[in-house]
Parts: sequence; C-alpha cells; structure tokens
Amino acid sequence: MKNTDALKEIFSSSRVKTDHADLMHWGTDWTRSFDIAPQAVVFPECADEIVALVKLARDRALELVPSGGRTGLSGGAVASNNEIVVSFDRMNQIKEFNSTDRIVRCEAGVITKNLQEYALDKGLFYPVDFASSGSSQIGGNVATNAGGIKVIRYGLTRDWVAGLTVVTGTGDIIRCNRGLVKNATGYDLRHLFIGSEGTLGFIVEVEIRLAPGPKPQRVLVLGVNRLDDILNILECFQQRIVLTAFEFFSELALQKVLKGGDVQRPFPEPCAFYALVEFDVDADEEAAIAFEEALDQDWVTTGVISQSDAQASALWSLRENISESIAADTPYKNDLSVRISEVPGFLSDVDRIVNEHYPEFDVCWYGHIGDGNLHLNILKPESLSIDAFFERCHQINPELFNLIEQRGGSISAEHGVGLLKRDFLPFSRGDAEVGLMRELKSVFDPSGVMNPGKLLSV
Ligand code: S2G
Ligand code: ZN
Repeated sequence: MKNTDALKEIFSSSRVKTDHADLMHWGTDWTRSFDIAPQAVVFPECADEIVALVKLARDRALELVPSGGRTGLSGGAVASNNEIVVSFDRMNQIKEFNSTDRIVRCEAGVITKNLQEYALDKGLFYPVDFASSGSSQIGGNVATNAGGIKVIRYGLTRDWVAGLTVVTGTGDIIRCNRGLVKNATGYDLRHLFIGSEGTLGFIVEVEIRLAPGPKPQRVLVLGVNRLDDILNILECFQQRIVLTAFEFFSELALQKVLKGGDVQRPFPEPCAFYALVEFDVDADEEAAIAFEEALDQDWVTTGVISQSDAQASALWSLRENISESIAADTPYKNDLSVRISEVPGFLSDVDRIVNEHYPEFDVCWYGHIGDGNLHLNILKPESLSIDAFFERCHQINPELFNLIEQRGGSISAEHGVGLLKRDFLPFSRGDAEVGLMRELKSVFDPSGVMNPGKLLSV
C-alpha cells in the first residue's frame, strides 16, 4: 500500500494533503534558507491518530515533522527530505479551565493570542508574549520554550507549563505532572519535552498555569547614545522598580520600522540606541526618579512616557515591528544570550567583531537585553545573493560563537536550534551533554521518526 493510502486510512482523505501549494505552505516556518520538500501534510484531530501515525512511521521508516504556527526562526519545522508534516491546526480547542487551580488545558494547536485572550476573559493573564503570538501555537511555544518580551518579570514558557500530554517516538501517550503544584515522584519528564523541538515526542495537549491579571502598565522609551550605557540604565531602574520589560533597539532598527509607516518617532532627535522600559503605573514616581538619575548621569539623552494604553501600544510597536520590518532584507539572524552581568563586555566584543568583519553590511541590533538576550541581525545587501551573503555570515560564526563560549553564553537564546544552529551546538553544550542528549533521543525516539536532523544531526 502507498504511504498516502496508509495515511488516508488514519486521517481520512480530506486530512491528507499532497498538492504542491500545500506542501510548500505547511512544509516550512519563517526561516527561508532551506529547501521545502515534504511528501505529505496530515491534520490529526486527536492523540490516537498521532499514535497510529508513529506506528506507521516506525514500520515504514517515515520521518515526521511537527508543524504549529510555522513562526519558527531556526528551521525546526522545515521538511526538506520527503517527511510527513504533522500540522496541529485542527487540534486547536481549549478543553478545560479550573479557576481554583488557575489552569487552562488546551490542545497544542491553540493560537497563543487566543490563549492570552481566553485568560483575560477569566480575569487572569498568560504572561509569555512576543511579536508572533498572533500566529504561533502554544504547542510550538512549549516545544521551543519560547521567551519574548516579558521574561525579565514572568520567565519563559517553561515556567507556566503545569502539565503536558505527549506522544513519544515509541507511540506511547504520556501525561506529565497533570497540573500538580507539588509532585516529588522522580524525574520531571515535562522539562525534557519543553524545548525539545519535537525531537523526543509531539506535544498534543498542555496545561498552562495562569497569573493574576496584570496592573495597568506604563511604557517609557529612552534615547541612548552609548551601547555601554544600556546596562547602566537597566540597573538604575531595576534598583527602584519592578520591570515588566526592558528591551533595546538601534536607530537602524527604528528606521526600518518607521518605513512601514504605521508609527512615529518616539521623539524628534535620532539616537544611536533606544531602551524600552515597561512597569506598573503605580511605580510612576520611582520611575521618574530613575529617569532623572539616568539623565543626570548622561546615560540617556531624552525620553517619552505613555499616557494611555494606546500610546503604550504605539511605543511597543517601535520594538515589536522590527522583526517583520527587516524580513525583506533577508536578515542573517543571531539570537544570542549571556548572563546579564556579561552583557556590557559582550556587546562591545560583538560590536568589534561586527565592525571588523562586516564594515559593508547593515547590522540591526535589538532584543530583550534585560534578560541578556541580543538579536543581532545582519541585513543582506542588494548586491549579494542569499547564498553568497549567508556564506559570508557563516564565516564569522566561529569567532562570534567562540566569544559566546568564553562568556558561557548561548548560541540560541530563545529561537531554538532546529537546522540553523545545529552544527554550532558544541559552542554552548559540552560533549558529555550532547552525548546524553543523543542517548535521550534514542530512548524516546528509537526509530528516529520524530523531527530527525533537528537540534541533533543524524
Ligand atoms: C524578537 C522575533 C524574531 C526575530 O523580536 O524579539 O525574537 O526577528 C524576536 O528575531
Ligand atoms: Zn526575541
């Protein structure tokens, strides 16, 4: 029997797609540097169908690639080698909410923004947020341990997962932790699957803990002239108030966003960099004192503060629109992190390397610098083909990643490893660790059907 006929026996023919347009649509994510060549896309509606698919895959040596919101930036959801793409688009129901536990149980395909809105309707808050939340799915957020703009206060996706149901590469359905606050019964397998990028099992359902509703927020955008001062500003505010967010971006990033036309400059005079600070409105007074201190110290040159939610949202657009605004420049993305204490030295080291190697390239700096995460995007010049440009960018990776290794940082702070960073893993993970990761992969996915080639080379 042909693979597609066997797939139709599991999913019915309407939920098996093989025409070119569908293969191209579902066979990739936001990365644009890999071939797209799956053999089919399937749309499961329940865990049992995925169990049947894993059995078929093991019998026929098929390779399975999970596909959520397809907003990944490291090629974790790219199907380039005749794989079967497993889309969670039809597993998108919120199944249960318990107000006492403050836990919502939802299928993996629930759009992040829908979960956030559901939580607000219940007077609660799902505090993990990022620019792609309108398209990303909670299952993919868990599989990559998504971070985003509020990590400095609320942590990462991992911190909000109260339970997980996973179909492993052995075709077992395992339900981890079941929403318990305390559960001291051995290895917490939940934390193996979180961030595993679909290589140990496919997340089919998540139990998400929700936070009490947030207080109204204030957003302050500051003009900064020296990269070194970014951390002085962070400490100046952090000593006085609880920060919800602390982001930064360069003048070039702002110019790219302004070109989109939807937003205005925060203040007339251009600055080398901008810091975006968010905090509870009842911290206004202390924030004003911090702002005065930063002005006195010449760490900032000017600033603007939101007077309404609309203004706060407009100021956030300056930061959140960057990714989409530079997409047309086919950026070579680096998503790097170091401990916060290492940031000042790290930023100046990166600046030196970039200027030395890329004098002719436009470099876009932005990121969640409050938690040590820098998004360094090199913009492709018109004159260079994508391949030639990526080849040039790859050339500095060893020097850049050596720097990361020396500072004990990560070559992928929040976007995951996928295909794009796979070969650079040793810069952030020791041989013994990678060896153990491979052994874990062989335990959970003995036939190598679960997203093979992602995170770990085969
Ligand atoms: C951000 C979004 C993806 C990108 O804006 O914080 O994580 O473009 C990024 O790097
Ligand atoms: Zn980010």
